[in-house]
Amino acid sequence: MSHEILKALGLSAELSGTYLGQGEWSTTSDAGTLQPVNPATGEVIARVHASSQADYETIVSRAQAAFKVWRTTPAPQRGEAVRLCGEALRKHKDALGSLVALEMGKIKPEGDGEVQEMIDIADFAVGQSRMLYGYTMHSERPGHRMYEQYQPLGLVGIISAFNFPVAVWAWNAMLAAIAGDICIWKPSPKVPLSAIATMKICNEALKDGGFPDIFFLFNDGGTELAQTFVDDKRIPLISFTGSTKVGRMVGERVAHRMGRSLLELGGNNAIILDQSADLKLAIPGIVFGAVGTAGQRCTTTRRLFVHTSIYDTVLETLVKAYKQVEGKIGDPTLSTTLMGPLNSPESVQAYLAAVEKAKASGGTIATGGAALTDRKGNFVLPTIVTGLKNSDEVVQSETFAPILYVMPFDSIDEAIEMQNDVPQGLSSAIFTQNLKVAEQFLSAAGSDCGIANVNIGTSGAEIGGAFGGEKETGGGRESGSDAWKVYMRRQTNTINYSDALPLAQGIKFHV
Ligand code: UN1
Repeated sequence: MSHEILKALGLSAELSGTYLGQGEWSTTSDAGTLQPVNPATGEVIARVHASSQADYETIVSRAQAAFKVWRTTPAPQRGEAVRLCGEALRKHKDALGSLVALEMGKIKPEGDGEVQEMIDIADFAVGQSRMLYGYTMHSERPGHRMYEQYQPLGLVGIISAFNFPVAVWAWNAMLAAIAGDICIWKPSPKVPLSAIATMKICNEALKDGGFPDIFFLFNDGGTELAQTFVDDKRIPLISFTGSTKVGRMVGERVAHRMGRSLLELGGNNAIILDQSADLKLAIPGIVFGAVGTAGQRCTTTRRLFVHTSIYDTVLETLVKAYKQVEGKIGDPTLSTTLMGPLNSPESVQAYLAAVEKAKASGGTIATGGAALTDRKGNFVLPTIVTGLKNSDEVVQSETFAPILYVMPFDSIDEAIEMQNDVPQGLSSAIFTQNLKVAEQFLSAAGSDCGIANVNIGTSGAEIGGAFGGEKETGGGRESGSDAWKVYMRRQTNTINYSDALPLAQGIKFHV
């Protein structure tokens, strides 16, 4: 099975993890090996040769050379390059979606969905390439014109996480490409194959279209190259998706060299159900949010606040739904599966540790709470915990696994306060039919998250909106809306077409 998926994308069982540009993959074989594992079976899928320091230097110098050409290529032509990548991804959607499912462990429809996100952001970026608008403003001086323009920034470093092996790269890379930047990608060492396949698809499309190298890739055998990358002054922007712990380090180091960072870190997302919630919408919204991708999205629903009047009914219905999911845990590449494995044995350990901690803090396991030891792979049961307080440490932290903490509330003020009372601030949602409650949730005194939804869940954001969150989530915004601006440098221009040199603020300075 894994062999067929690799073959469909032209990948072999032993391959280079370094795209050097000019159609060239590195021949380095002494910088370590990455061995991506099928999380459903524990088997090694392929061996990927990691990149050397010399490979990294080649990439950066070729990227710098490419930038000189790309920055003056008209933006709509840059859009044409991205259009070709989007077309190529469309053609390979099925195969690439399967590879993502195989290597990451998310179910096939979600693997395909991730490729769809890449296609969507490519389409978005093509349009955006004709809309890199700056304002014009009226000068206070006669015979002067003022305007601002957005210029290409340079090299953009993209460090992506295992849970979205390809989409996160595309949100950054497609916009950076139309902005006139050159991208260098370091994917998670858990999922190098999805990255290699994506690079092949996009770079072949670019080459066929006669475009220069705008996308590079390296894979780090340890953490040394990643550190060089983060500290590299030649890279004005580092976009990092991953844990708050590592993100804090990246942010501090990039800030130290006065670089720009775009951080997409942890979430601790909640759904609130008030008395009027339509449970036909809310229950599937919660189950998809909490169990989808086996709880490994940064937008996964981790906390649920339910009004006391409907608490028992909601809990009972949810437990029933979870039992149904239990029957559909398995191989993520099969169409009948609803929940795949966790990505790694370490994730299973983190899940078990959180379950133990929840119990020790006085929590009750309403359903789930165990790993599936009757089979190979990193399978766990989707879990609901009751009886904990929002302030309990385990509830306050993000465990990247399908664990949902359900808590009752009496007043909507109290629910909103609890929903905000965590270190993270990514996604949030409320199910209500009460207009006043919905508006309160969306008001300045409502949710403090980067994403706040009404009558839909916390995960599965569309690419058209800006994606990201506040507080320990890192403050970055990528994908839609005006997120393209972070990939460009802003310049204010004042042009004097008069015969005099008046100074601003009316200052007289006669020599
Ligand atoms: C992530 O988990 O890092 O909103 C990103 C969502 C997806 C993106 C998740 N569009 O769930």
